[in-house]
Amino acid sequence: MGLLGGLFDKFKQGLKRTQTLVLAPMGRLLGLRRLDEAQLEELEDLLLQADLGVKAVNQLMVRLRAELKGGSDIDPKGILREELLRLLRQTPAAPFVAQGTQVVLLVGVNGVGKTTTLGKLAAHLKTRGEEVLVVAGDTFRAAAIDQLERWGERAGVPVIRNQMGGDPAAIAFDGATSAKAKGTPWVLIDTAGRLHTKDHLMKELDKIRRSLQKVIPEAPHRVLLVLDATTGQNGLQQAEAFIRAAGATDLVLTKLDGSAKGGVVVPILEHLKLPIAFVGVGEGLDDLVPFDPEAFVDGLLDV
Ligand SMILES: Nc1nc2c(ncn2[C@@H]2O[C@H](COP(=O)(O)OP(=O)(O)O)[C@@H](O)[C@H]2O)c(=O)[nH]1
Ligand SMILES: [Mg+2]
Repeated sequence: MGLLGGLFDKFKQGLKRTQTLVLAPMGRLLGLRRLDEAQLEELEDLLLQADLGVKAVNQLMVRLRAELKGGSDIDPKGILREELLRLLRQTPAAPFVAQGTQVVLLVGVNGVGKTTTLGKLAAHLKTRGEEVLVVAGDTFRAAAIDQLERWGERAGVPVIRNQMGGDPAAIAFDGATSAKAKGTPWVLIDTAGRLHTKDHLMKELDKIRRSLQKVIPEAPHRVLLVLDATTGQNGLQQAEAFIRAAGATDLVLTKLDGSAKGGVVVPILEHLKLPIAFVGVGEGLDDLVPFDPEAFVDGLLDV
């Protein structure tokens, strides 16, 4: 199976809940060649339920109505596909290419899937034949360090850690120093999602950043803000704050498989204006896929 075929299947699997709960009922409407006002409204409701966001849905409805005015048959599914692709292609992610030592920091609130994403990303890079060093920067709970070590074992990559309660900036410094000395192309740093206060959390991220820069001035090269798809559009405000404070460069959207609101990708891109680098579609080692607008839209509309 080619990579694109594999991606399509992964997205389709990840979007199953969105499909059965929201898109399947839409299939009948999307197959029509002419839609009356009641059918247009029904379609609009379903699109909003998929969490595509008011703005995108309005744009789509305007276009559908304009085409219907033409009087000839239309192709609602084709139009939806085109409009979604146009929106999703506006913020393409830069590929993850090894170049010297690249430091990647994962940030986000508790429970969104940072550690899991880090484990899957380590496996992804390792499968490409690139060495990875994982840094246990969430030193808040012993369980968090253990969880990361298990992911390291599964992915076949080393994990460096200090003791629970240790200084995340110090272990990040050690990780960057070791990777630079050995020429390891990837350093992936896990971070805590919750400290006493948001200020405290942001200060801690700042401190990690400064100690990385003592070793590698350009680090961190990527800061992945991890977001939980099941939170839907509710998490957008919090995400904006994180982007500003942590200097996020990319988004990762996890638990797409657990959400019936897979369409949330659209308002997320629209509001946060950062590329989605990866999407999580399950808890397995290979359940992290590079975001690909075409595979995503085809996976979504293949009902
Ligand atoms: N179904 C599903 N579960 C996920 C995904 N990513 C993470 N999880 C689960 O979400 C929970 C929290 O993940 P964790 O990585 O510990 O979050 P963290 O607190 O941000 O580090 C765990 O039970 C993970 O297995 C995903 O893409 N799909
Ligand atoms: Mg964690």
